[in-house]
Amino acid sequence: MLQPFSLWYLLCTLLSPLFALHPSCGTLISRGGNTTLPDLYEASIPELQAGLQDGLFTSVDLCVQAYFARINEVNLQGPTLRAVIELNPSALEEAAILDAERKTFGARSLLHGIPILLKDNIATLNEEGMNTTAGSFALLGSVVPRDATVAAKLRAAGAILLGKANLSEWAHFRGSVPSGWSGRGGQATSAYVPQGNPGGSSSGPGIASSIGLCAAALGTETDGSIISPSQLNNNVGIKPTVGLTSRAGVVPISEHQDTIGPIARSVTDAAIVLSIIAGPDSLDNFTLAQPPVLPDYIQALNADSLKGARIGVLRQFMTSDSTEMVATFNESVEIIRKLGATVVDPAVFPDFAEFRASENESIVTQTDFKMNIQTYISGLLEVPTGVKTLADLIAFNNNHASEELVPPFWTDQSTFIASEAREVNQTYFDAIAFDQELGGINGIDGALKANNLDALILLSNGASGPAAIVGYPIVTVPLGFLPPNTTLSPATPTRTTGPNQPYGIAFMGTAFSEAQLISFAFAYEQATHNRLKQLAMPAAIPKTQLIDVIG
Ligand SMILES: *[C@@H]1O[C@H](CO)[C@@H](O)[C@H](O)[C@H]1NC(C)=O
Ligand SMILES: *[C@@H]1O[C@H](CO)[C@@H](O)[C@H](O)[C@H]1NC(C)=O
Ligand SMILES: *[C@@H]1O[C@H](CO)[C@@H](O)[C@H](O)[C@H]1NC(C)=O
Ligand SMILES: *[C@@H]1O[C@H](CO)[C@@H](O)[C@H](O)[C@H]1NC(C)=O
Ligand SMILES: *[C@@H]1O[C@H](CO)[C@@H](O)[C@H](O)[C@H]1NC(C)=O
Ligand SMILES: *[C@@H]1O[C@H](CO)[C@@H](O)[C@H](O)[C@H]1NC(C)=O
Ligand SMILES: *[C@@H]1O[C@H](CO)[C@@H](O)[C@H](O)[C@H]1NC(C)=O
Ligand SMILES: CC(=O)N[C@H]1CO[C@H](CO)[C@@H](O)[C@@H]1O
Repeated sequence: MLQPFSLWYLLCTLLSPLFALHPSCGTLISRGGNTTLPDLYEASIPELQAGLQDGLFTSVDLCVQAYFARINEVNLQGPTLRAVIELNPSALEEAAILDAERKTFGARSLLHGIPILLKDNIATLNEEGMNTTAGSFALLGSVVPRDATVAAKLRAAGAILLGKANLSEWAHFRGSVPSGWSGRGGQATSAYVPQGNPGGSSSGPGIASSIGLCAAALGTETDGSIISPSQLNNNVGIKPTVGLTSRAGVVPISEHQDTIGPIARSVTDAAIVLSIIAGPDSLDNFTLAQPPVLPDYIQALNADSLKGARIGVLRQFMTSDSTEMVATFNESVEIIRKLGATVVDPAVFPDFAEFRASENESIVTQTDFKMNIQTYISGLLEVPTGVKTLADLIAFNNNHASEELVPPFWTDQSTFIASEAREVNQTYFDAIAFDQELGGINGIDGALKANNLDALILLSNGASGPAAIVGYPIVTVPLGFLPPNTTLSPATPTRTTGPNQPYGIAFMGTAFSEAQLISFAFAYEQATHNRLKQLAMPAAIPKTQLIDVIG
């Protein structure tokens, strides 16, 4: 337990604005005198923070030596997972400064000196040495005006921005291209299935978190891009309500649907990261509509939270899932019942057929993309390739086909072309309004209200669509793994299924219900601990540990 009046105790209770008067602060970081070094495959943020605080290792050890070595083992060598595009060339220097600051002043937050990986569409200060390209050569060498707000918040909390993670190029908005491929990063693959689909578009953050190439990572979601790679790589992912986390400085798809969130190994770690990156930002006016006081996501980590909760099962979105997955999900419904929840099974969308038939989402996202990407590029200080508009990006790809339109699998840019044909007109404004209703009162809010529910649950692979169109939050937690006798599907170039492929359970709710979803997800996680029931492929588990690098 935490020693009363220790330096950290004082920091926790008196100094740190985030953790002031926080009862969980002590238990979160206590190692109880344990001097065993944490295993980096699974190490939690509180465990790493406690080890740093106790002087068992430094951020220099952790970050530059250990995580960089682990990335090098599996990124372009061994299983060639291609999870990371760039490493931060300033990380060593930054880690040393943060180590020295800790010695003199103590830690700034639970993220002080903790290495976090960012999806390559999240901007970082140019002088630090990393590019921000959404995986595309079209933005290589572009100079961003400042850190993305979420990156700046991590930096201010003392986190080390470890590098840029691979992704589905342009956050999977260029066309029909396999998840996890970008021109700059190549084809990323899962650590659980050989040549396995890593999900996307936050593929690199998903892979990297799953095997401990970083403490946690940031991804972005427009429709599925946090939830899909989180569940396919055995992680916890939080897709926040649109407007909870600032999109300023993030290569956009759609201002109506984009959101930034954590991908981590535990609900606790994800909640810690969310608590740092959430908040209003004058550079993104959607964030000005968030509640004036945000809930405490760390206080929400309550293993008893399902007691008395009302949870609905959204079976309408699980009709094409395999019997094995549904059977495992059904067992979890029973667990949730045993944890004290009242389960309403099924909960339904009032007008599911209308939801299914709607094509309003592509009208909104494609029209937004055409405008929003032009605004993003116009804010850059320099763009060596000279691109300014979506039309320029299409031409760039055509003119650099050997790098960007790569046969046989990665040639398509049909979503770019469809977006270019979009116009801002009444059809677009109607589509925005329809989507608010289809996902809200005729969708998630309708299902919640009909039975006075607190949240909905379903297999994670069906969760993103309904929440996407209305901008609502989702938390995904590891649920299970495909059975060992699952047929390995053909590699074209990635395999859609294979033995031991992870999948998740999603907790979904209304706008700004993150704290409640986190509390339910935490209770479920603590009761099941599904993540470690199956490890990644032996060849994809990096061998470097802290013991190998401590100088
Ligand atoms: C000490 O920490 C290690 C690594 O975090 C953990 O595996 C082990 O269970 C802990 N031991 C005790 C007695 O808490
Ligand atoms: C960023 O891109 C430039 C080319 O424009 C390259 O020289 C540099 O090495 C890249 N940075 C990193 C960290 O890879
Ligand atoms: C944000 O500001 C833009 C103009 O700068 C405006 O068109 C838009 O309606 C605003 N959005 C919100 C959600 O306030
Ligand atoms: C899962 O539970 C639902 C609702 O009880 C039931 O209809 C369905 O048959 C079950 N499926 C499996 C595979 O157990
Ligand atoms: C958009 O949604 C509305 C309301 O459900 C529906 O009437 C309309 O057909 C949809 N538009 C498209 C293009 O799918
Ligand atoms: C609006 O523009 C779209 C293309 O984005 C077009 O398909 C549609 O017909 C237009 N609607 C109106 C009312 O002009
Ligand atoms: C896998 O094994 C289970 C029982 O262990 C069996 O029910 C199932 O049919 C098998 N599936 C395949 C694809 O062989
Ligand atoms: C950090 C790292 O390994 N980056 C590599 C990502 O993939 C590209 C393409 O293979 C390499 O050029 C980078 O060095």
